[in-house]
Amino acid sequence: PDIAYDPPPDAASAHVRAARVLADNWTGGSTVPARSLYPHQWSWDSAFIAIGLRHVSPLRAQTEMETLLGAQWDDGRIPHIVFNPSVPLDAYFPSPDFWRSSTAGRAAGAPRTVQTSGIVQPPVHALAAWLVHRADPGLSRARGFLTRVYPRLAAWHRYLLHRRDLGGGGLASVVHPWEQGMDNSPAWDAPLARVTPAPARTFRRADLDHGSPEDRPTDLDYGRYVRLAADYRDGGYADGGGAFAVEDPAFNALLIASEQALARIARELGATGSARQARAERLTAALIERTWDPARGIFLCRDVRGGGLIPERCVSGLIPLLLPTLPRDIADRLVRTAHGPHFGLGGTTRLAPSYDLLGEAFDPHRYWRGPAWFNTGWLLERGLRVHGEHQRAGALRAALLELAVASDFAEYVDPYTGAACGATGFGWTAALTLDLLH
Ligand code: 9WN
Repeated sequence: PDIAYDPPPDAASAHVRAARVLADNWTGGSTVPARSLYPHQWSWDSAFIAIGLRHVSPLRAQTEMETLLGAQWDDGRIPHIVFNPSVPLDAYFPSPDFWRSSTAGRAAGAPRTVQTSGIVQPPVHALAAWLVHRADPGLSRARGFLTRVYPRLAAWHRYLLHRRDLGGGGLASVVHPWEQGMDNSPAWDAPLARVTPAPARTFRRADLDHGSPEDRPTDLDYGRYVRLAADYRDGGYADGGGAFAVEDPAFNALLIASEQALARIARELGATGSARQARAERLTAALIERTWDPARGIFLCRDVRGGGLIPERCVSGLIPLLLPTLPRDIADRLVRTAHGPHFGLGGTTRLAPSYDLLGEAFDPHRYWRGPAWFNTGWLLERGLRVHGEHQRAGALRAALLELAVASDFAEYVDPYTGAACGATGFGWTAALTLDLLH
């Protein structure tokens, strides 16, 4: 029980306002992250959104996951964007004519009828599917929800564990910064420096029509994102040969949490789930062996191409706290790191910054180079609770709720002041607010 948490007096109005954001962003089969900046369906956004949506409408939450999984490729990948055909091409870059999924992705089994990107995002989906089921098991069973999503989620994990084990140590690699979801994290600076940027005149950044340039990645970053994505596309989206390959602790911790959720789903469907449980344990051991830095007390990213750990403290390195099976000493160290000078929780910051407060690249407003995000806050809150840190979890939960509402459900906030940055009415901020309220 969360004994330290007192619901704020206006919990009911927070619920109503968050639910309204999700209603406004609903398109009929899925939810957009933000109406103007992100007008399509995004993979990990949808998983977080479903986790909140289940408190408002378990049916819509199930539909959200089903729409996303309906765009899965035959090789098992779940694309990071499922495009809405009624949105104009120039509303978001890169658009379907850049990815050309149904032609360039044919060998990898891209769907013919729906247009998608060709890269992936963090595997939060099985965790989301399990939580959505639990919100209304009767409806879920009546609709055969888990029976239908289980084989797709299993194929997704198979893709990540086999085609994406580029480092050969059992972990999944990301092949593009957009895949890990923290686009311009300082962890990517070194591996990205090896990538020749595409010339700026070859593309047009639609994001700058809506977002302030100081809050967004730079043009140089974009040149490199475009080069990497175009090379991947031109290779038919085959895995193995790209210039960028990184093992990220958050991506892999979410894979492990989702593998544990798949074990529960398997049990619910009458299997034992024990092979999945064993795999989750092996993955946890690999995560520790390959990315834990005992001196810094945080997990680091591993640059598979350049060989070695990237010595930057990012919030992704705290996310493995989410895992109940993490050894006690490592969990304790992570809690101390989160509440120490580099992340400032319970002290200088309101929410954990996306990057080291003392790091050279720290910038409190630029996207994933300092601002605090609500999905990582939600994951840390869960991690604190799982490891018995109820007081600290309660404090973090209160701050998340207060700042989400005060910022009008901002995409991200200044970690010191809580001032809103990026889009407002942002899907996962509203959804995870709803989840924290329940
Ligand atoms: C590129 C949708 C997505 C999030 C990512 C976030 C941002 C896209 C962009 O928006 O990325 O995928 O255009 O910047 O970094 O985590 O899923 O909300």
